[in-house]
Amino acid sequence: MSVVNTAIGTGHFDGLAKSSSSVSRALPFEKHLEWLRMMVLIREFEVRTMQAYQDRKIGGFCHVYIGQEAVAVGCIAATEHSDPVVTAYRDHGHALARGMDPKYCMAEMFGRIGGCAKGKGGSMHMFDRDNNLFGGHGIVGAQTPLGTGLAFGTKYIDEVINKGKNRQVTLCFLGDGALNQGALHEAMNLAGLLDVPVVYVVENNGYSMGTSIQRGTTMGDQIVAKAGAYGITAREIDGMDVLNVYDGMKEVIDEARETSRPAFIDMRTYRFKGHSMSDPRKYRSREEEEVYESGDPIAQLRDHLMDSGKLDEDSFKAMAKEVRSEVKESIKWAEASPPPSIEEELYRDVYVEAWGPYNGTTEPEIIRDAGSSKGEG
Ligand SMILES: Cc1ncc(C[n+]2csc(CCOP(=O)(O)OP(=O)(O)O)c2C)c(N)n1
Ligand SMILES: [Mg+2]
Repeated sequence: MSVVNTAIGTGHFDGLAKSSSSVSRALPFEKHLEWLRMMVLIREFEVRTMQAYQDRKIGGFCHVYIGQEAVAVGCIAATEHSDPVVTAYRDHGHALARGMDPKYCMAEMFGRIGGCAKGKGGSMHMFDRDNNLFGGHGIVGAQTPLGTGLAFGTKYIDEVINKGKNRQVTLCFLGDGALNQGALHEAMNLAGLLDVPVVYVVENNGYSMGTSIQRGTTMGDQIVAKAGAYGITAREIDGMDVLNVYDGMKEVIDEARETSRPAFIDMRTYRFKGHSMSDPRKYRSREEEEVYESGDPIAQLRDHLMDSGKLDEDSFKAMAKEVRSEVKESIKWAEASPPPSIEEELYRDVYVEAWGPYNGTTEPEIIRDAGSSKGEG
């Protein structure tokens, strides 16, 4: 029997080359500042989320993204706004990076009607149709067939219905734990076979709850090989440096849009906190955490901008202060929003109401009418 590692140790980023492209460097300073501000916003939002959870203002499962901010920010910056995005349950960062107002995100976690899903989804189910964010999914890997289907749908509309060229790319985020779900492999097979323009971004933070990638996954240091089995091109990206994430992803997304082919990314990252709010992190050492914390994505970009003389301490502090008050406002707003009314909301939004607004019966007409075809499936 082979030896199993309970922790990933300090070599998770070993051997990763920086992206060969450097298009991010040519972008105006304002763009970099926007990405820095977004990462600071996500961080502050989640620090407050943890406090609110401890104060029991937020219930249910809650997973914070602290440490991984450069992934959502860099990847989403490389998409067009109309490109669909779908992700797992560690989803606050993706929602904010996609443009969701922090108020709607916070109110969702507080279970209030002002939340993006009227408070009926909670932390794991951020959904924002206006910003083309299709969740927030709690079942590990469940979003991977959905992402593939979203991409198939946009391609079908562009190529079959409109008889044109594929224009959209779907970003489908997943954790390293989802690598071993059958659904992902079925989805990748179809994507490879049918030229589906979906980019699978594995947010490889080295752990699936308390199980290290080496312990739970074959070829844990070479997961790109799995995509090769489906004819899908793959690459590894250092996900702690937002400029590097953007550079790598811009190339991958542009190519997927042009060729209408899928892609797979082993995005190396690290979560600074536990899996969820109730994880004492006994499976890894504090020394290991400190090594990765020294590569904090916010500090990396802040220092880069300061070293290049474009940002000074005072303007960074002013920006952080502004972010703190924006997050405080979101909490105030969430607290002021009422919980959804049981009478009005319990049965709403369950089905797509093809037969019109819900009329109060538990047997909608569409189901009654389908009686004649019973048993044929
Ligand atoms: C099908 C399924 N099995 C088990 C679980 C319980 N579970 C929730 S999160 C998780 C770990 C997933 O880890 P990973 O995909 O690496 O994502 P991360 O938490 O690191 O972001 C597990 C096993 C689940 N939600 N769904
Ligand atoms: Mg993981």
